[in-house]
Amino acid sequence: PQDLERYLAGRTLILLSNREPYEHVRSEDASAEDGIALRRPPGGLVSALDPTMQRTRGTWVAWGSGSADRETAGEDGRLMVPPECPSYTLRRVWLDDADVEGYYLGFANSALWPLCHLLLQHYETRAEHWARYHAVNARFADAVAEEVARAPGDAVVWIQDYHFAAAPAMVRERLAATGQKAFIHQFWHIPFPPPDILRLLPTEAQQGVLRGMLGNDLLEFHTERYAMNFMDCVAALVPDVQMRREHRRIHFEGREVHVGAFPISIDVARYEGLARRAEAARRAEQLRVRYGANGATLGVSVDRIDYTKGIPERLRALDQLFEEAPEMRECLTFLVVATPSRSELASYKALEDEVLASVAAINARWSTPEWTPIVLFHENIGAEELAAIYRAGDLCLVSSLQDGMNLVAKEFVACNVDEQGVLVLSRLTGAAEEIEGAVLINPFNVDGVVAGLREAIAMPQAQRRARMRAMRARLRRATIFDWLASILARVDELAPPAAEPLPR
Ligand code: GDG
Repeated sequence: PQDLERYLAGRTLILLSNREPYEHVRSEDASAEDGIALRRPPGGLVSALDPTMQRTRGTWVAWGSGSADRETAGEDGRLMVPPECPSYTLRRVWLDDADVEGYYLGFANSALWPLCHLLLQHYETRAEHWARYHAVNARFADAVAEEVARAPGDAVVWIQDYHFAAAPAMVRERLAATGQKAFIHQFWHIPFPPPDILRLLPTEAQQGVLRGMLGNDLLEFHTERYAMNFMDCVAALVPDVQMRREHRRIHFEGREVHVGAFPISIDVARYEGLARRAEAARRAEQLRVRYGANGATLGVSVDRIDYTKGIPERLRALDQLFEEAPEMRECLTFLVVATPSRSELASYKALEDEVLASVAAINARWSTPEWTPIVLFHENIGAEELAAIYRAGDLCLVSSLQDGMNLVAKEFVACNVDEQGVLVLSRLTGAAEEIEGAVLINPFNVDGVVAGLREAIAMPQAQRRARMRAMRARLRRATIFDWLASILARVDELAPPAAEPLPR
């Protein structure tokens, strides 16, 4: 944390993300003041960036999505947060239903999301979606440029994710028009596809995405592979650029755009702390007794219901395992946490129905009076309960068909404080390129997943422990705070602060 403050000493951080760190919602809850409650969306990014913002007093620009967000912000959408200890500015940008439909559900989640995950069957493109995405990105860019104008010291603009591919160039343009300066960078949380895939976007959108992203001074991906894919796309699809691949550098419109790999992580101490609580130990034991009694293996999995996560593929593998290996029946129970997500989109709703039906079918096929093979938690569960589930697991199966990083794999490792669990991890995740000690699988190859599960279940105690210890030791040295520090250090290297340290 000291390091973070040092990097930001002479600067003001202006952060842009789709989700806001504090959301006000109308609530009937007795504890809600004036019928309005404050919600903090869970998630690693907010938990890492909120304390940093609190200490360095920047501005966070985001979509004001809460049902009571307008009442709790000023005319200009600004308010100080956190409410109990106001220390930085949240600037809310308002979207109407057509914006949400075109920008968020449309271009971001029906075009970019499936393409970046190479799942073409889910890709949909509409001219109106791109137009809205562009217009909404422009509105966010206006807000960011206004906040840069108010910022004391040097401004660093940090844009998050695929919701804002067009925004970096727009921010740059607005700043140039008013003679302002800022270092602009972006973290891309999902994979980046190779050129053959990006070509599937209509030309205007394809160019808008690539040229938008080239508006950054620095672009951060989880892995070298995604960074290289981005460079390949630029080389193939944007004329008049020069690049020094070995230096991860693109020369575009008279400037340098740097590209790099910065694998994201989790707040390891927080997860480990949750899992070590006596309450979590009790709950884990209870889960083990209820579902994994008599030495049965307890498997766990945790995902948003999203077609990138390979949930049907995982269920198919379990079904096949029970079919092929009768000795596994009554000896393996799976706790499947599957949280509803983006249910406004037909493909997500259909997937949810498919998951429910397939769990019911597997249970109908294999259950015995004493045993139910799959226990589904079909809701958003609390962080404490999640930590207890991870702690209870003898194995955790991550079967993503494609995943930028996958934090679940790291959370399982952090929470497996008894060091007896095995991680079975899809090779097609960013995490698989970083974690050593997992059993790697390819979720498209169901036979291979079955083999991986059998290997994990049969793994001798000593080997499980040795692998889990090594993964835990390594994870402790690469937390989300290390991730943040490495990015800010890179920003510092590329643009040393000119201003004197700011009084905070
Ligand atoms: C994107 C990229 C990248 C899920 N259900 C519950 C719950 N969760 C939490 C998990 C984990 C998070 O959601 C999911 O993170 P992932 O990394 O697995 O996946 P995405 O949501 O797709 O995230 C991904 C990430 O961005 C960061 O850059 O790793 O590749 O796709 O933290 O624990 N948490 C709680 N209850 C639930 O029911 N409390």
